[in-house]
Amino acid sequence: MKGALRNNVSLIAVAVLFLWIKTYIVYQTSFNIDIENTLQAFILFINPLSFIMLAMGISVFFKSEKGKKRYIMITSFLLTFLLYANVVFYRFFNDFITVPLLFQTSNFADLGNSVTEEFKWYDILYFADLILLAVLLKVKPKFINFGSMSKMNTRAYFLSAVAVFFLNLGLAEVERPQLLTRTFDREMLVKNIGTFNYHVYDVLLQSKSSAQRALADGSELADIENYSAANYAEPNDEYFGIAKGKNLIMVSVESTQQFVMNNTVNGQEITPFLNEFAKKSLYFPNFYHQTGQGKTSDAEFLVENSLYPLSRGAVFFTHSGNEYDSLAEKLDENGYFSNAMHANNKSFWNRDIMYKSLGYERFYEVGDYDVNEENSVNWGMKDIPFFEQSAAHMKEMPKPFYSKMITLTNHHPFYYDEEDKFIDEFNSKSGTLNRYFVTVRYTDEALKQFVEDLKASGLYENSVIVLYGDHYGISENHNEAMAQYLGKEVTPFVSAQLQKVPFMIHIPGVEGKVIDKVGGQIDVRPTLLHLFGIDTKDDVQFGQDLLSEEHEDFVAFRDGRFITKDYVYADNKCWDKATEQPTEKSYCSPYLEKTATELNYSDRIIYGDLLRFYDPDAAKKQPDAQ
Ligand code: GP9
Ligand code: MN
Repeated sequence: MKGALRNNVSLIAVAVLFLWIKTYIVYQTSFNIDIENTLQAFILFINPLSFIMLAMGISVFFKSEKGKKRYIMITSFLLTFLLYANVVFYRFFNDFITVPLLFQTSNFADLGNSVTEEFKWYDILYFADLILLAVLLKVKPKFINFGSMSKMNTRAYFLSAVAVFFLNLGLAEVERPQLLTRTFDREMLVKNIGTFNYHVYDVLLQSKSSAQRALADGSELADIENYSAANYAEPNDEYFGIAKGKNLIMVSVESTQQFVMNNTVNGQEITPFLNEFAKKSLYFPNFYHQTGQGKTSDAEFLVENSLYPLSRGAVFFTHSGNEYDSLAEKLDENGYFSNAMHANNKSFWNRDIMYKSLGYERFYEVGDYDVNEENSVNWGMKDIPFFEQSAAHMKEMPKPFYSKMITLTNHHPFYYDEEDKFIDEFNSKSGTLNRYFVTVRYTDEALKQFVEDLKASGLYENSVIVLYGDHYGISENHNEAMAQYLGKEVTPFVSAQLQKVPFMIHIPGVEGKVIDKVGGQIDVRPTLLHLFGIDTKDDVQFGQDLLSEEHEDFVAFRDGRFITKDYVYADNKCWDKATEQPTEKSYCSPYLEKTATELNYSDRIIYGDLLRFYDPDAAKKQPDAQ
C-alpha cells in the first residue's frame, strides 16, 4: 500500500492541477491583466491554488469512492463554469462578475444579442480538462490513486492549502498594501488574490453591506453633511433661475463619447447635429462620465442624486429601497410633472422600482410605445421613432414637465439597418468600433429630428434641453482599433481622457457658450437645479454647479482615477495634461485623499441608507456656525 502511494498520484492532485493550470491559462488568454514585475507574475501564478486545494480537499470527507468522484467532478464543473462566466462577462464589460450582478437576472434576457456576440465556438476548450477528467475517472488508470488519504496526509494537505493562502495574501500585501480595504479595482483583486478567492471576498462584502444598513444610525451623517456643505459652490447670479418655469428635457445619449464630436471618419462628419447644437448651448467639453458596473443606470443615479454609484453592482438594483433626494423629486416639489421615457422593458436595471424611489411620477416604458419589427433594431426601438412618439407624449403632459429620456440604438454591439446608415463604417480590425461611428451618426440624426419636432409643436421655446453621454461605448478591449483611429497609442492617460462624454444645456434665449470647467455627471444636479432657481445649499451632494465661479476643476471616477485642471491620475501615475506623460506624483497627491473621502462618504450614504435620517428642514433651522 505504501509503495502504491509513493508511485501513484492522487485523484485530488490531478483535479487540482487541471483546474489550476486552466485558471492560469485563462488569466493569460482571456483577461487583460497587467503584470509589471516578477513578484506580480509569481502571485498571479500561485493565486488560484489555495482555493482550489481547499475546495477539492473536501472530497476526503466523502466515504465512498463514488461520492468522492462525484464531488470532484461537480466541483470542477462549477468552478469552471464560474471561470467561463467571468470570461464571457469580461469580453463584454471588461470587468469581473460581482454578487449583486448575479441578482440582476431580469437583465439577462435583454442582453440577448450582446451576449451571443460574446460566445465563441472555441469556448469549448474551456471545458476540455473536464472531459479529460471524466475519461480518467471512467478508465481509472493505474497511476491514479482513488483510495482515501491517511489522517496524516489529510492534515498535511489542508495545512499546505492554508499555507499557500497566507503566502499568497502576504505577498499580495507587499505588492499592494491595503488591497482588501480599497476594493474599487477588481482587476487588482483578481490579480493578487485570484479569481476564486475574489468571489469569496465579494460574497463577504455583500453580506457586510446588508448588515451596514441595519446597523446605521443618523449620527454618521454629521461628518458627511459638513463635507457637503463645505463643498457647496455658490450659484452664479447670471444664471441662477434663468430657466425657471421652463420644461426640462434631459436626454441620456447611449454610449456616446465625446471624441466623436467635431470629428470625422472617412472624411465624413460623425455628429453634425451635436456640433451645431453645442454652439447654441452651454457646452462643457471637459465633462466626464463617472459610471461603474451599472452603466446607464449609474449615469442616471449620478445626475439625479449627485452621489457616486457603487464600486460593485448597480445601485439601481442593490439600493432601490433607499431614501433619495433626487432632481426629479425636487422638480416635482416645485410643481413639475416628472417622468422618465425609455422604450425598453421597464424592469431593465430595475428601473420600475428605482424610479419610484427617485420620485418620478410616470415611467413611459416599452408598453407606452408602438414598437414593432419595422421600427426596431439591435436592442429594441430605434431612436428616431422613439423620439417621435415621445414628443407626442410630451404634447399631452401637464406643464411644466421634466422628462428624462434614454436612447437605445447606439448600444453595443452597434447593429443597424442599412437604411439608417448615413456614413460609412471605419476600417479597423474591431467590428465594434467600425459600426460605432455609424450608429452614433444615426443617433445624431434622431436628435436633430427630435429638436425639429419640438420646434414644430411649440415646445422648443419653452424647454431646456440637456444632452449627456451616459458612459463609454468603446471599451479598452478595442484599444488597438482605437489607436488606429486616433493616430496615437491609447495610454492610461488617453484612456482616461476618452471617458469624456458630451454635455450641453440648451436654454431658449440664452446665448451659446463654451465652459471648459473640468466636471462630471455628479455636477449635473446642482447645475440644473440652480438654473431652475432651486438652491441646493442644504442638500447632501458631492457635485458642484458647473456654472458657479467657485466650481473646482475636479472629477473623480468610480474606480479611483481622477482629473484636475492640469493632471490626470490613472494607473497609479500622475499624468501631466500638457505633455501627456507621467510626472511627479506629488502634483496629484492632494486630490488622492479628496477622491477617497468622497467615494467613501457616498458609499456610506448608500450602504447605510443615511438620507432616511436627513431632515432638510432641520438643516435649514440650524443657526449659522460661528
Ligand atoms: C437598457 C439601456 C442600456 O435599457 O439603458 O443599458 P446599458 O447596457 O448601457 O447600461
Ligand atoms: Mn448605456
